[in-house]
Amino acid sequence: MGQFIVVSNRLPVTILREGDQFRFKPSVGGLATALSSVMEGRKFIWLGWPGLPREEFEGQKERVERSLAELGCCPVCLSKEELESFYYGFSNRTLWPLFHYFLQYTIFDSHFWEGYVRVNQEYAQKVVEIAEEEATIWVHDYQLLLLPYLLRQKLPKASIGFFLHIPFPSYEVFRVLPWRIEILEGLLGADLIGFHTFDYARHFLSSVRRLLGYEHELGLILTQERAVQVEVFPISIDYRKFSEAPAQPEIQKRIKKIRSQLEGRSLILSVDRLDYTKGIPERLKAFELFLERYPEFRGKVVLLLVGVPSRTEVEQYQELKREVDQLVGRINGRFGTLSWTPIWYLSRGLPFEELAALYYLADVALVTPFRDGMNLIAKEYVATVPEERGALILSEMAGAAAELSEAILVNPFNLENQVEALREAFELPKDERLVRNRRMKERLRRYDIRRWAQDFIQTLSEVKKVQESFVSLVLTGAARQELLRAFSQAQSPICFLDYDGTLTSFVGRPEKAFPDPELKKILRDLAQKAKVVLISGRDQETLTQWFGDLPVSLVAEHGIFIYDGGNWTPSGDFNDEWKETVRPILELYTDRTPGSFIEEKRFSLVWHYRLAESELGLMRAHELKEALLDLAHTLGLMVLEGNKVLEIKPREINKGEAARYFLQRHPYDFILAMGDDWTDEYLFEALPPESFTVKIGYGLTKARYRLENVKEARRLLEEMARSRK
Ligand code: GDG
Repeated sequence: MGQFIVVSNRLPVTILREGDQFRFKPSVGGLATALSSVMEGRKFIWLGWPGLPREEFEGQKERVERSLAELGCCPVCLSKEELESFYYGFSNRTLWPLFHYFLQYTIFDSHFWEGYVRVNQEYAQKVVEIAEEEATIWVHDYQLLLLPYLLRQKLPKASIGFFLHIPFPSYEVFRVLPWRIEILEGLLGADLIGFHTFDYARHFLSSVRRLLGYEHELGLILTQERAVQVEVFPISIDYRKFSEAPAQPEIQKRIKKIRSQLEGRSLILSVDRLDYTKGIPERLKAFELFLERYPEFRGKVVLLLVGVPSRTEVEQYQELKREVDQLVGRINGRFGTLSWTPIWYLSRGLPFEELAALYYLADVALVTPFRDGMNLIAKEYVATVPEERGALILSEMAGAAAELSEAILVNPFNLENQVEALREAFELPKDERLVRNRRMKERLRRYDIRRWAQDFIQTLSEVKKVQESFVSLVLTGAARQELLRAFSQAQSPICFLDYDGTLTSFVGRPEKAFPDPELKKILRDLAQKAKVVLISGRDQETLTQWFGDLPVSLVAEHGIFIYDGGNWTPSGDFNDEWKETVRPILELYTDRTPGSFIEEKRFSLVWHYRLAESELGLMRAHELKEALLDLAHTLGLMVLEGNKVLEIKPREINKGEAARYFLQRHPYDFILAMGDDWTDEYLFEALPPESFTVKIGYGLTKARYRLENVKEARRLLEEMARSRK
């Protein structure tokens, strides 16, 4: 097992300053626990910022590095100025608000961006200094979105994984970012990109498709150079640590103490970093309305609000703190009595023991963020609270809602909804609580933070295998000899040949790509020695006109029509009822895109945008493709992207199926297939494994072999014809 490097913005250490000396205490966050459980026996290094600006270590850098190295950590020392633009700037004032849908707080500042690029480069530099050639590198979170690409440049053989801990926003929000292309390209340097939920992954894939034009299949993106897997890994917690916490004597003591302070009242718990994404003011307003509407709860419940101060130098956070202080004051002033304070407000972090005691005691946990990547508080609460007692009120907008569906789910923007959820939580019968909590606990127990990390690392190593399956050999030397030998000895050989891009180079106007005399001769000679099938996306008329005089079979429109001597016939009995559903959508896009038009073919619909204004046409084509995606899936259709056209047709029509038509009618003992684009991948996939499948040009492929260009393709066919008697 090779070297393993984790890179995150912060190192998992707390720095304690004692005079001029520093002490470094490892902090035991969830990730650190998870990794220690899967890293046994591996060389493991954690790389990140140690938490203080470089200026504070002046003159002591080496000593600091040595102390951190003892903890398995390697520091990236950042100056105050770098932290200003990279961390407080681009990370926290651009990416954080934008990715949490707070466009109104998002600042686009090229100075921040430059700092972000520079610091990502510094992280890359540091990783490159310590990394082995084939290291596994796991990069974390939104501060390091460019790092995978920067690492890939220097470490092409490394396994690079990336995990995003915050939401990935919908394309409509992401597209606003001036540096959106750079960010996507940065991420695509990874082999595996992980998100908490299916929705975040979907948003990312959609942005990649629309902005970079890369398709994906079940989350596997094929870029020009590599295959990148996108997957969902909902982060979890150290379940045992929380579920076993209440048995600890220290925590027992605290439970007892807080219980006596509660004097028999029910406890509603709210814990967050004081951040505008958490919906804290709305939560307080909902509590106020709850007390107003249901006076029977006055004096009977306490809301304990823990608001851990955060990013206090940023104005929106200062504003939020003021608002929360005021609301707490107002509600306590309005409803409090000499013997009852409705809200207990702690504006600081708590030691773990205290937090665990509160989780244990809380009858209700109120977790209502506007947006949250996951939200671990919700999971920690479920793990700690006794199963017959707790009730979790959880925002639909938290990633955790995708798993904790037994919670009382609320829309955090809807006060009414929150008020009624509070009432429901108190009225929930005991056996109902038990069933709900048991299910959630069981899920968290099975999929805890260790499983999460194992899953990610395991998938990362599997992606490497998938990538290998896309690597094809250049057809030279022994492989070429083997092909020629098999061809010359075969009883009954067949060659499936794509036309455009394979036998002829692309020219500006497709109608001008007619076959030249050299090609005709090659095909005529080959057809004397083997069955030759030209298998193309073009229509019947063009193919007949160009190749009707040759003794070859023809397949038009990616497999819809076949000419095998005699007449053109459809290759199957295809349904075309779907056209009624799809046509209105195409019409809508035609109306919105001057110059575009719809062509109706027997089994397909084609949207042409060659005559539309080019930028607009391209943009609409992307949009249309996106709009058709779900529908195409449901109706069993496929959207083919051609030269300024989108063609929609039944999925079962493809070049692979067309090849089967021939293979089922005659036993062939030599099969060659040549093609250059993704429609040919269906052909390569459909053929038996011993076939000679050849991709023309670069790009990922399932073909066994590759030839560089049309010239090489023609040369091979000539050589084949010569080699066979
Ligand atoms: C990102 C994403 C995603 C909080 N207050 C105290 C305290 N905590 C601990 C909790 C919990 C963690 O901090 C907070 O959980 P989050 O889920 O908010 O995590 P973050 O790291 O802030 O945020 C988030 C997460 O990454 C993981 O991927 O869930 O959506 O924003 O573990 O226990 N701990 C102690 N005292 C406190 O007062 N001891």
